[in-house]
Amino acid sequence: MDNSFAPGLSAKCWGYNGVCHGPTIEAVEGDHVRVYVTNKLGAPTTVHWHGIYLPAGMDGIGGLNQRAIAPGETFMYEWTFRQHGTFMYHSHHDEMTQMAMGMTGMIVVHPRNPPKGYAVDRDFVIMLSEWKIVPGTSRPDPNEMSDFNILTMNAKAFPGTVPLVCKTGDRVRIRLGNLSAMDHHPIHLHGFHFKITATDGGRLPASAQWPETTVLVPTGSTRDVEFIADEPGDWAMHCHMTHHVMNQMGHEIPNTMGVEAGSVDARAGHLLPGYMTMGQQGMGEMALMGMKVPDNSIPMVGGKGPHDYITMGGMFTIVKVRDGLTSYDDPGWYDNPPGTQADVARPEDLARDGIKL
Ligand SMILES: [Cu+2]
Repeated sequence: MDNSFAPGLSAKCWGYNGVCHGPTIEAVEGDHVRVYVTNKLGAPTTVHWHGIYLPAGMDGIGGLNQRAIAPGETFMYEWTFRQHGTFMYHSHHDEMTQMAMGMTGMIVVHPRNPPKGYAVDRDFVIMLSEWKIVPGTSRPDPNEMSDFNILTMNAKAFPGTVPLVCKTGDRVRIRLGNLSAMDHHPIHLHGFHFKITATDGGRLPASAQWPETTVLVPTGSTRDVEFIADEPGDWAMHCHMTHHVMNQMGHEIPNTMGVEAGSVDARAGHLLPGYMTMGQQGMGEMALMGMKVPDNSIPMVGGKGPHDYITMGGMFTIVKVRDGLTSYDDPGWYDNPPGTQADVARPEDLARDGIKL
């Protein structure tokens, strides 16, 4: 199916139930479930239920636990959830291809008898993934091993990601899963400290939940983090690997940092009218100048913010915390109250603090 990664970029991906990634499966501990899987691919497939206790014959490794589901066949998986927590599912046949095409999803199992402190006001689920989509093309390249150029949260790259909207004072849980082919993602939250409360191995006892502002989500793992959204504002949440907050076109370009391009540009201009060396001051300028990109591809960095251009893309979203919300629809940009906005230093400020420029 077509998956829109961000305005201007969509690609033909694979998934489940017509969406990429597949829908989140939500259940309660003790539920007995049956999952029917109809294979509409042109190739065999299976589904593995990552982290779930189940009989070995339901574990979904093609060849080991079952024969692969042939194109057109429908298989049935069945088990009883004997645990609660955050888990995942994904193809376990030709994983390199099928997972790179998007055949992954999240599983949330709620406790039958919630322990003290389990209840939250906002419970978010985010799958982290990485893709190689050559600019101007519309098929992910599953053979890529290291140079991923689209980094996603729930198969969206900023500015296509969805903000996490909270009321001031809400208790918030964010369930992160990572099924990237090759990379771990240290997910960093601005404005708050969270506690790491669970992995796909289960909930951590209170004494083992430690405070952090960045949680490393290794590939093949889930991490739950929890915090109280007690400070209104627009707060960034993003992977802290700087190449993971860039979109296409941000990699593999020549290094022109610090180049004095004037004479080069003048000479090249005789052959290529309008030629201009770019990147001497970094990537942000290219976005600002509206560098042309091929059809069906997105600039290497983000999008328009309330104050300026946001020079981040990829694995980036915004936690929007507001007083007095009546719905969790996107409330727009935060208006920083007077006296709390970074801005140009005034002469009287410089004089007061003895700053000489
Ligand atoms: Cu990352």
